[in-house]
Amino acid sequence: MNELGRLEDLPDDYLAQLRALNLVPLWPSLRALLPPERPRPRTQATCWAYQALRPLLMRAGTLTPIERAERRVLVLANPGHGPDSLQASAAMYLGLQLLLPGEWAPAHRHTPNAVRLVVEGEGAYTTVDGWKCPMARGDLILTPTGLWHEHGHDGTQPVVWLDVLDLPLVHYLETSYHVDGPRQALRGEAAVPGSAGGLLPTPMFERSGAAYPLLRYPWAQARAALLALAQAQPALEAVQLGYVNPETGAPAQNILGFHALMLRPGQTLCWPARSPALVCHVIEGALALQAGEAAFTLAEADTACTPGYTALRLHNPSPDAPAFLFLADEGPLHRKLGLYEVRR
Ligand code: GTQ
Repeated sequence: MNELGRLEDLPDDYLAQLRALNLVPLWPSLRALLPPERPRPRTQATCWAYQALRPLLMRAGTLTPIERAERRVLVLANPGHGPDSLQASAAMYLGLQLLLPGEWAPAHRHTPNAVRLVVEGEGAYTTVDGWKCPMARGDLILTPTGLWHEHGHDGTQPVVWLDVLDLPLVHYLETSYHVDGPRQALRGEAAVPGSAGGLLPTPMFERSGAAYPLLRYPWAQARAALLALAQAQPALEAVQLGYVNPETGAPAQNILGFHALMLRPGQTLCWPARSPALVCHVIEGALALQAGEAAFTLAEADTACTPGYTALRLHNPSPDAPAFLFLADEGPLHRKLGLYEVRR
């Protein structure tokens, strides 16, 4: 590979003339734009321990009333994107949101897609497109692009959930905005998936055709389905279920993908390097995670992010208890763009 000319090799007057005409020479930047053999992700393997950040999130509850925050969130900022980054990876944003008893986070809708994965507490709910979605530990609730959503809390303890948004991508595309709205009229309680095992609730005559027919995926059902799958298929390597649109089988949202993974007691999974970045959140149990050179041990409610193009090793250190993980990745986005890649 030739060594390419540097910016410093060019005369100042030439550079000044280029600048005046809004021109830039490619060759000094060519290798950074198109690095050899594989991308150089800015995203760093990073782990956020819930027990360390929880007191700071609770303190936000006394420092900033909900009216002054609208959404009281601590963003899980990947240091590879700079110390004040508002992103976990190129396309993924992660935040831990606190809602205290009696608080109300008013209705809005926005272009980025969001999901919530409930981390702690009971009694809170999100209303999405008029459908009330009660929140319990491990539940996944979608707030897809353009749908009104607001959060309320009728319980007695703080409630915390993990927000996963495609905000960095939508912002990069210069398509990010929000609209405030009045309190939504309730249409009822959101439907829950009727059944696993190839059986799904179907409308009597036609599919609804709704882009998002299911907004709430209760953890109790996902957990039971993982245990049943593990028992039915002892030789199955990855006991993993995808959160999908039940009418189409396609990923539940357009840009980010969501999965529930069970690691059997003592199990180790070795995954080849794949192009999308990945987020792991421990719903139950523990996880020893290795991403390239980086290694972390995650306890319950901890969250980690790993860059794309990085081989991963996921190990359940418990000899007798399964570990249950929530995974988010950029898979649907990469597949739609024709960028998805696995390196074996
Ligand atoms: O709950 O609607 O973490 O609009 C960031 C932006 C949460 C929300 C976030 C949001 C929300």
